[in-house]
Amino acid sequence: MAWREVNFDGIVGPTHNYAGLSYGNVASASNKGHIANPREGALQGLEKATHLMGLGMTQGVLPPHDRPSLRALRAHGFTGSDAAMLAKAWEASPALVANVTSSATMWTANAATISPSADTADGRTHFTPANLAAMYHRSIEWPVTARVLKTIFPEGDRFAHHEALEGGTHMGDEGAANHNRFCADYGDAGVALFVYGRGAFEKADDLVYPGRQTLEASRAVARQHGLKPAKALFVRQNPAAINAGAFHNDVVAVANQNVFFYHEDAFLHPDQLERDIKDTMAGVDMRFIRVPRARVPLADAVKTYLFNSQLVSVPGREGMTLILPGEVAEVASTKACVEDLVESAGPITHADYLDVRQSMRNGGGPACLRLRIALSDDDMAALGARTVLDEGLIATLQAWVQKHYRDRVMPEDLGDPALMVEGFTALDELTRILQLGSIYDFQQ
Ligand code: SUG
Repeated sequence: MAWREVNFDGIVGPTHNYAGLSYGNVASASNKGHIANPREGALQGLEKATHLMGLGMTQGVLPPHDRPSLRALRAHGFTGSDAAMLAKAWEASPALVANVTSSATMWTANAATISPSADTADGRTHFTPANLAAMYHRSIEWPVTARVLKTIFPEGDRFAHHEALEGGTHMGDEGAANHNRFCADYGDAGVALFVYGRGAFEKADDLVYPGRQTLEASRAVARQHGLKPAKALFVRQNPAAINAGAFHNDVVAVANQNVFFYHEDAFLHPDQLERDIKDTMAGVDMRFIRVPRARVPLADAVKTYLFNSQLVSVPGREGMTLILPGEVAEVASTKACVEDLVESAGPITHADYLDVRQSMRNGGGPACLRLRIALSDDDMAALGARTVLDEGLIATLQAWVQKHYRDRVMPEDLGDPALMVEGFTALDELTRILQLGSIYDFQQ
């Protein structure tokens, strides 16, 4: 049976904006207050998805969430009509409205952790939506994420869904952004590498910025997915990387099949980590591409998102392909690094640069924008909804964006009831396009 990696990209939402909400995320902080262009952002994202589809990859999309979150506004004690709640909330706290109106759901690498059926005790693909407890604006995502995932991957013989972890920041879980999987072929049993920022019950004095993921959260996910203990590795992210702005491990490392591409400063003890991966992947020719800080300073890696590229196996192509943000080509060290990679006789043979600038300015590169999942032909046949792209669906989505999205949103626009109405109208139509049913609170 054929297996493939499917990338589900988050569609940039109609309220995409730069509110500077993420402490420890350098791009989010430095672009605070700038004018965002949601239409351009959504089209850039669809362009990336189209590019991957054009390469022969199977490509899906995940919908934006309903923003402002009426559920969150009600939880803050606001009552009345949607417009009345928004008006009262805006008067009480524009910062609160910015948080409940964030379009951060576009970064679907944070939506969930997924373990494919080849790795799990019951032979089903397991999903745990990430609680994203570290940042309030993201902590409100998981209920809708869970609904979306259950609609696309129906619970049953093939797919198993878990609740997001309880326990607040002690059990902080950021999903696939801190999770890598190594394998030979996608359908073969693999090894999961969980990367955490801190222990749940320890004071991490070495961290300036939040260590969003805890070891205990990673272990809980591995346990409830039924991963074999010998096939799950747990490693702490280098505090220096977090303090330099790598708030998720996917800012400094990316894996695909037997290849691990990462920065020397991503982990405290890379030699030991490579040995551990090799031992657990016995029989597979693991290839490590460790980029020394002397070649690419950590600051350049964080600024350009070199490692937040997608490392993909393009069907029929010898060697792997990096899908990189355009920013990588604008900095000498990262540009030269990619040129050398492609010219060397190593496992990466192609590099494609794409423009995802609207997302990058909030700290989200190509890899942040996608949730990947290894699926068999039978899994594909069991999918619900219509979220796997084809030419027709791409054209429909592009027209939908053109019809509904603004080309200019600033944080001071977020209290505008017209923006809310426009967004809900767009999402209502989107649920019909993607055949998702009533997944949003405003539709219940
Ligand atoms: O959680 N930015 C996101 C970026 C997430 C990137 N994802 C991965 N690395 N996988 C975050 O920090 C910024 C929102 C704002 O400032 O308006 C934001 O949420």
